[in-house]
Amino acid sequence: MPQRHKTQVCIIGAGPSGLLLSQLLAKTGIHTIVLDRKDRAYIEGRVRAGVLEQGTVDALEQAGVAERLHAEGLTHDGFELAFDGVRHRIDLKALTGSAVVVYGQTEVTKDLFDARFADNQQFFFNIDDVVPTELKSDQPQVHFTQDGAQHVITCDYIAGCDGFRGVSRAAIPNDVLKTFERVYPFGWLGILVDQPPVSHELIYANHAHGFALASMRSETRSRYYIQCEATDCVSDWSDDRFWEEFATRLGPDAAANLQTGASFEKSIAPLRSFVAEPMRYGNLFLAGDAAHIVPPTGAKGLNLAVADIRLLSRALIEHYAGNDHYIDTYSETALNRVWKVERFSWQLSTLMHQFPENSPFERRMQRAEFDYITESEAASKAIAENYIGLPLE
Ligand code: FAS
Ligand code: PHB
Repeated sequence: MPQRHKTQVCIIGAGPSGLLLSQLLAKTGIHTIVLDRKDRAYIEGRVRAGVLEQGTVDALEQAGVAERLHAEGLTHDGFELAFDGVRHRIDLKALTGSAVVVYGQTEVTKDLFDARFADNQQFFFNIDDVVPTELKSDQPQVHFTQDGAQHVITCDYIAGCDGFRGVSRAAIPNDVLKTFERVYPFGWLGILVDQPPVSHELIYANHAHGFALASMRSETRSRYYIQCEATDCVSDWSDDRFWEEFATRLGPDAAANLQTGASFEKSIAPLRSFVAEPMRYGNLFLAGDAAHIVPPTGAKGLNLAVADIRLLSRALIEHYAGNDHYIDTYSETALNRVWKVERFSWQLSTLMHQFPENSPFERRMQRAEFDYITESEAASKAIAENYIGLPLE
């Protein structure tokens, strides 16, 4: 016989989406159970996003987990685009009146876990065979096993926060689910190194050899990326090879300040644009990477997940207060913003990377767009208002 549990909202996934949702719902007394196939240490150990929109900062403040973010996060009023070593600063503050905060997803996840454990959140980690069922009933269930024992959770709603390779999206029938995808013909090789960043702001560089991004985690820890072949392995890239390529792609002006050293994290991420519609089926809601993926060029993945959770937490809180407007419109409202953020991430990826299929004409189009952005305040403002984050709705 399975062990039986009951809750108001069963959250599948303890990444940023699931953790933030459980924190925001808990603050209004809504009970949740959070499931993850991994454990806290593994989840916290994943190195991912680094740039937070103001909307994300606002959500973390509302959740009561922004103290360390305000103490350690780095506010950035701008960033640079570079083309074959020519640099142009996008002045976020002057163009939009806003800024972004550099604070790693790893730290956001740690802050959320600390808050959830302090609140005695019920977690089930290291689980298998997760199956959401009865999605159209008013008592959906989530079945799973843990250490060989069977469990079943009965709830009012299921939040599918289980990322791109989770099970929630797959629970939506094929004749209902529509997906849209573009897989890019390259990946990003990323490293972490305990050296001061090459510049005090981020630099996105397009070079004939490929894309490079100079980012950071603090004033003493840098996060750097270069475009690599989709088929590359980390073992193909020694630190020496990485540093040579990275300096070349940044250009001599920016690279003059580069301090190299031994990387202590090195990984390759594939790049894709992906959207699943709808983001609700019965009493199952999708949020974050379970519903969409963006190439990291626009620094949107984590921020888009947080935007979903701001909409979904409001919808559930209002529902329990007797107002079903937001729960009924969640999928449409979320997708309206998702597609606009997909567009920006696709546009910046198309501008900043070397595509094997590009002819000399396309490469001249890339340079012409870069020149237009540097000469037109309107073009720079369009980039800036997307980068700081579009309005929630
Ligand atoms: P997550 O994938 O973070 O979390 C999903 C959770 O669900 C995981 O903990 C997983 O263990 C769990 N899960 C999966 N299947 C399950 C199952 N069957 N049962 C139970 N639990 C299950 N975004 C940026 O903005 N900038 C970046 O530079 C950037 N770099 C990235 C690099 C990589 C390699 C990846 C994969 C993503 C990157 N992203 C980046 C995007 C990333 O930050 C995501 O947007 C963010 O993690 C989304 O959070 P979640 O929706 O919570 O999904
Ligand atoms: C990062 O710091 O990891 C980062 C920053 C900006 C991006 C992507 C990744 O666009």
